[in-house]
Amino acid sequence: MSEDGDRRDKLIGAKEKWARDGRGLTGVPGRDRLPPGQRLTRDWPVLDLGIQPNLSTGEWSLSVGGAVETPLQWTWEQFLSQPQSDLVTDIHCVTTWSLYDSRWTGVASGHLLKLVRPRADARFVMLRSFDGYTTNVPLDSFAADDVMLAHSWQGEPLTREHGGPVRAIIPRLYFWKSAKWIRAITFMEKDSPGYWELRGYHDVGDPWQEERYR
Ligand SMILES: Nc1nc2c(c(=O)[nH]1)N[C@H]1C(S)=C(S)[C@@H](COP(=O)(O)O)O[C@H]1N2
Ligand SMILES: [Mo]
Repeated sequence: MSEDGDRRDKLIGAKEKWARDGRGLTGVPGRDRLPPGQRLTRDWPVLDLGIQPNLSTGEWSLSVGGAVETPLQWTWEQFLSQPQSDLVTDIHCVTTWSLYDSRWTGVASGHLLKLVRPRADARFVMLRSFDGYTTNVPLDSFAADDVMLAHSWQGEPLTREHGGPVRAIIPRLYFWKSAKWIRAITFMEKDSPGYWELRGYHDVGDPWQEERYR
């Protein structure tokens, strides 16, 4: 390609990124990169209930059921044979740290939804983990195009402490919604609080609205 064309491509690319980031938007609170009340961290902290299940990929499996037309269960091999997505996102923890630019690899929630086909009355999902943790998420939030079941971070397998072999990633909600060591997803007609939601955390948890606590 000519040098001019190359330069033009770069300019267009930069402008596309600005559009994605909403650069220059005014009057939309929190449209900066850092949500209100958050501070940037460079190291990725580990937070959980103190039980870190030690699961080999052979022991891991995922069950998806509840208010769906076609429940399914995936072994590790079946999970890996699904279409894989790659995504760079920021994460925001309710304890006020945010981490930029994590690259996740895994299976998009959109692909899962196409396979299981939630019933018309399904409105929420419950994520369940091997350590007994649970968290509830509105179906709309779970269906967002940046939600995935991730097995890798920055191109490397997720470590046990960060939820490997597989964890949920829901970048637009506080990180407590991103269940580590995920083992089941249950579609529900009615909302029902998970572990932290029962203990005073917000039901939805949008960092841009600072929905930390109930
Ligand atoms: N299974 C499970 N998932 C979990 C938790 C947990 O205790 N168990 N903690 C949540 C909370 S409060 C946060 S902030 C993030 C932390 O993920 P990290 O340890 O990879 O930073 O995981 C979330 N997912
Ligand atoms: Mo958290």
